[in-house]
Amino acid sequence: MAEQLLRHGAYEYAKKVFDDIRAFSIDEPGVSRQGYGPKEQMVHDYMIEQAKQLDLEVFIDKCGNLFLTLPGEDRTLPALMTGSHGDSVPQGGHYDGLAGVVAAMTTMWWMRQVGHKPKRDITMLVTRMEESSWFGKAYVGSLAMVGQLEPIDLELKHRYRDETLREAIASLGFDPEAMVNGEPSVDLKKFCGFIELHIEQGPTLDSHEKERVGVVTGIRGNLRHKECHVWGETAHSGAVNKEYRHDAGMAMGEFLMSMEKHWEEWLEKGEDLVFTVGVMKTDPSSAIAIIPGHVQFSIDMRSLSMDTLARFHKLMEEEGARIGAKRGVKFEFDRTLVCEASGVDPDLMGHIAKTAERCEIPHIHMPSGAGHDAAVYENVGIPVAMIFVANQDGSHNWREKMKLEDFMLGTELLFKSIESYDD
Ligand code: HGY
Ligand code: MN
Ligand code: MN
Repeated sequence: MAEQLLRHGAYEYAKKVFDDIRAFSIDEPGVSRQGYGPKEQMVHDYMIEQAKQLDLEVFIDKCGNLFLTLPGEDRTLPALMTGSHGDSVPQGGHYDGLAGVVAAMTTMWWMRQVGHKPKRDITMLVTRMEESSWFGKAYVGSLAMVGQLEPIDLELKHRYRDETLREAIASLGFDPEAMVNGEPSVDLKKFCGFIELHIEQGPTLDSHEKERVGVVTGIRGNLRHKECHVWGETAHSGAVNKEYRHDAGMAMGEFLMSMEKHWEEWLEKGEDLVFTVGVMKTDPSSAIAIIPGHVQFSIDMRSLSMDTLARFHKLMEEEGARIGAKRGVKFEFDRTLVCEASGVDPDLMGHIAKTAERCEIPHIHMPSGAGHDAAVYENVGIPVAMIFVANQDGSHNWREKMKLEDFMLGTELLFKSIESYDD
């Protein structure tokens, strides 16, 4: 089948998959596919259906991660993996994670269309609960797969429901205890590499006319806190003068201003760092005429350097203590949730860059600000590489968009990189 016809076929195939999955994911104004929830399960069921039509082997590990394999000539060789996560943030964008899943499925479709018989198994991986937005922990399925999910993680509570991560996992029929016994769900030596296609989720690629594809050079790690508190004193907003107040709201404001000032100074010194307080709320009983005695908030700090994060985290705790003493309030930080930064495999990254040159796909090299499952695999010794595709209006919000033409450039690069892996 002529190249052009194939590309068109792949475009139509991918478009249908995106549209079919959007149809059952709608949660106006965006989409919601909670990890270990019914909609994420529907993505997995949909991909199993597609796999059967493409005569791929289906395997589901003890954590619910989905492995779909196109057998290679020599099945003793470690498999090359590609894929991403099927879950989304609440009322978020459709393409974060799903773009990598659809690109992997389209690559499998493409290989079947051209009758490509790979030297080694090519395995597509659909991971579980990559997003931290629902229970506070990111990469849950991938960490469990490599034996790094911890028992305490099962106690994490849903963002608004009275449900633990343990209960969510069990609700889909998987055994939570088996996921935290330290045992990987698969023999990790059976994989020679993992290539993840993902939307960039930032503005860089979309600001480029020509280069709409990114070859990723590293993945930021992060330190997160799900539920921190400022404990002050609730009081009458008229009867209590400033000198007597222990105002949790004002303390929170000073904390934010001082952390932002430190952040700017660290950036000027050349540190790679981002700092976000995404959740910040006073109590339901708060009101116009009440001095807030309590603020609950989250923390998300990221960097390509875990040392930078450790030092900035220490500074954050010191600022909390300083402002607390000054205002007679108490800053309380809950358990630190850690996602390690990672590099990418230089050979696999080089192979992708060379394939892009060979196929005349304009691209730039760039780091990933967002975290990805790929970081988990790189850190346990599975060589990883990532392909970014341009997208519009950022991500982790319902306005997230992606042009299918950009997606297809990245998918063609993925397909050609996999097709030529053993050349
Ligand atoms: O938070 C992240 O960077 C990823 O989208 N889970
Ligand atoms: Mn993602
Ligand atoms: Mn995400």
